[in-house]
Amino acid sequence: MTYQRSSALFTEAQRYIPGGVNSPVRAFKSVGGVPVFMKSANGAYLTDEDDRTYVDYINSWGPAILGHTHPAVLEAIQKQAEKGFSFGTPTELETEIAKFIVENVPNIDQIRMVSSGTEACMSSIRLARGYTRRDKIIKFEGCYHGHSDSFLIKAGSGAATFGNPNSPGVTQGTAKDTLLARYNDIEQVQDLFRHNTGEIAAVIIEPVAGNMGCVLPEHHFLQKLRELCDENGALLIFDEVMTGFRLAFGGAQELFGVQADLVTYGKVIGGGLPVGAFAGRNEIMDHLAPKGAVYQAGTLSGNPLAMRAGLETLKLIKEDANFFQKINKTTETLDFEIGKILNEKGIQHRINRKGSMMSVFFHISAVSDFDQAQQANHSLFNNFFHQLLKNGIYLPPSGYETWFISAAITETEMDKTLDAVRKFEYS
Ligand code: KE4
Repeated sequence: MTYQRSSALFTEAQRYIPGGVNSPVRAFKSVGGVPVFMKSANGAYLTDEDDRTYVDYINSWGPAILGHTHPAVLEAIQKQAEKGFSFGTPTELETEIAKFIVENVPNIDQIRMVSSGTEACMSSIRLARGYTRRDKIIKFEGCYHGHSDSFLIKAGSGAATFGNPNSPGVTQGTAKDTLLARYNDIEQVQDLFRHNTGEIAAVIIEPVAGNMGCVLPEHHFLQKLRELCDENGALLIFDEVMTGFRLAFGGAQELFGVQADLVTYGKVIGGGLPVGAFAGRNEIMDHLAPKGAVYQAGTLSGNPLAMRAGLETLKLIKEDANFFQKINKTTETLDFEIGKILNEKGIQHRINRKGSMMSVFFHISAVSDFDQAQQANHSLFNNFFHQLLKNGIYLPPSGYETWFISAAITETEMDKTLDAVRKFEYS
């Protein structure tokens, strides 16, 4: 399979853009080969610059939960664009989407819009530190909360993919305030609280991790984190950039019945345009400027185009009473059928799945933390990735990423996917 046009475009891109990409994980560094340049997307499909189409299991890393260019969202964006792109003033539309979210997501009174998941997570940590007047945070190895300095310590996603989970440029002064625990290890969290009494502002977690591959919280882990935060006067932050409006409309808070103090959003909330957000109860959010002293700002925060794309996407999800049941059923079927084929081939693997998030680890035992995710056979995954790519299936180009299933995936796309898995040959 030659990717002639992508190869030529990648060579040119590397002349002007570091590594030829505007986000490292797109560069295929982990899986090897030339990153495929896409020129369009529609429904469940991507089309590359060599006019090949692929069933898409990235969906822009989560935003395209409806499938690409949903007609109703497209029309809404077009109409909004005719009124202007961004004003830098308050607009009614920002209140409309904020009200819609606050009224449909548990345990939040206010929400602040930003332009990325990184901004949302970075701002939530600053707010937690300002509110508690404490400096330290606890994050979990393999979790990724965007690329702000406090989080690039044993981070997941692209940082894990390239084996530089501790990025150069993050100062010791910053790193010392980020404490690390193993995902699903409540005893380690207890120890950290015991050895840093009164110093921990917050625990931040992906309630279902998607950046070390898909890794699920074990029995009551999230509830026990809630109890530890309450006992120690720390805030619990759910990073729902991936899980928000994907696991349920109320996200992981609704699904697991555990209340976080702050929740961060991204991806689906913007419907494919740049939106992030963070939300919480009045007593915490009132500390944010201009009402409170904790400063946070953004030129394009809440801009009308992105708000319209997000609001229309969220309304379409909310209006479909069976939306989550359908995409979860699709994901369950893919899990079961892919597993059956890999078993028939005698390939040791584990598939972790929650809702419409799943990933395949080529590993003999369960994967419930970053160490176990790292022990999986990633070269076999890379082989699997390229063989599926050759057969028209586009998976996330790293074993440290979750697949995102969209509502546009039907029997047809599942059959194409299973045919490609059946053709997978491994040495
Ligand atoms: P962004 O700044 O990339 O919008 O969001 C950062 C972020 C925060 N929290 C979670 C749980 C996330 O998954 C992300 C971003 N996810 C990656 C995919 N693993 C984005 C892809 C990329 O880096 O290009």
